[in-house]
Amino acid sequence: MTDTTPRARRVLFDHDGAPDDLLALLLLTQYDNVDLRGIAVTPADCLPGPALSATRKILDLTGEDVPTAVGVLPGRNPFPLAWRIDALRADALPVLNQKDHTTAGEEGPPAHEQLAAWLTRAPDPVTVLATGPLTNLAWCLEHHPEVESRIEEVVFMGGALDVDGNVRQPGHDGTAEWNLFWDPDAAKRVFDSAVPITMFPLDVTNRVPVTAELARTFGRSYGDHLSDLAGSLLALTFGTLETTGLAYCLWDSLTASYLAEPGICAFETVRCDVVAQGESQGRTVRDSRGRAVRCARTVDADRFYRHFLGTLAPGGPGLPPA
Ligand code: AGV
Ligand code: CA
Repeated sequence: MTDTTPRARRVLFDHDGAPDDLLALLLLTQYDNVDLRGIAVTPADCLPGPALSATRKILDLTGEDVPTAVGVLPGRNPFPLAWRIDALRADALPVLNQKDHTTAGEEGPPAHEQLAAWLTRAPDPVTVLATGPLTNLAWCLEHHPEVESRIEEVVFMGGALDVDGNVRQPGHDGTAEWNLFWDPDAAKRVFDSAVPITMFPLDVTNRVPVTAELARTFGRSYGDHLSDLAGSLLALTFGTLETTGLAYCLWDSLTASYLAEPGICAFETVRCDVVAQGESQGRTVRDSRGRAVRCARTVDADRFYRHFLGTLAPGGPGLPPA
């Protein structure tokens, strides 16, 4: 066995509602060692209403009882609306609408305040998993510095260390990854804190694209709710290469898989910093005076695809990935 046995974790999950974030959520609901304590939806790569709604429906479908909160803090560099509307499509999938979901009377505090409250009240240190911008977490660290000691590890998808970024916007040089570009100051604030950071940059996530074969494999377990949802979310990502020139990857799912199967990636501690201003804003740069970050450097892609299928398609890891 090459598996490192995953340790039990209490997890606060901050995602931003893209199909990949929802797949990461689906994975988390299946992990026995993960105790999901709260979910914040950041209004970045999504429309927050439908993304929150889809999140609650997924929790309902998987039988999870987890409190949710929706974010209101804005980012400096908005995501393309063409991407954000995927949340509407996800929320409308038949598998998530087998019954009526009433949302009346469920509004609580905004996600940044709720995250601070969850962290403050946590009896033991928690893992914060972020698959969108770090805006809510940065706010918590700035306004409630005592939460720093409640966080055992921040695990986040973002950055691009030795590869190109994925931002293609006027006035930007293309070196940043989108989650950090949306709110560069937030990323900088988290990097300037003392919390241990484990980062999944494009260097590794580029290695796990959504392939047609992967999506089609879910057809073999058609009729199972979990698998239908996973296959449908994968289908929503089709056309990305054709419209943007870059593949849609399982960025967030790979990051989430770390909590259950930490041996899928290999890590290196790198000193680095975040560029907060100018044409490289949101870029992660190596910097000998920067803070130490545990960076995923290589990924066993076959093992990740097996993990993904084994978790979300009944019939398990025996299914071939292609
Ligand atoms: O940069 C990757 C992050 C991940 O958290 N997101 C998508 C994942 O949820 C932004 C993003 C980059 N390219 C995209 C993105 C694309 N083509 N469509 C939607 N979102
Ligand atoms: Ca995301």
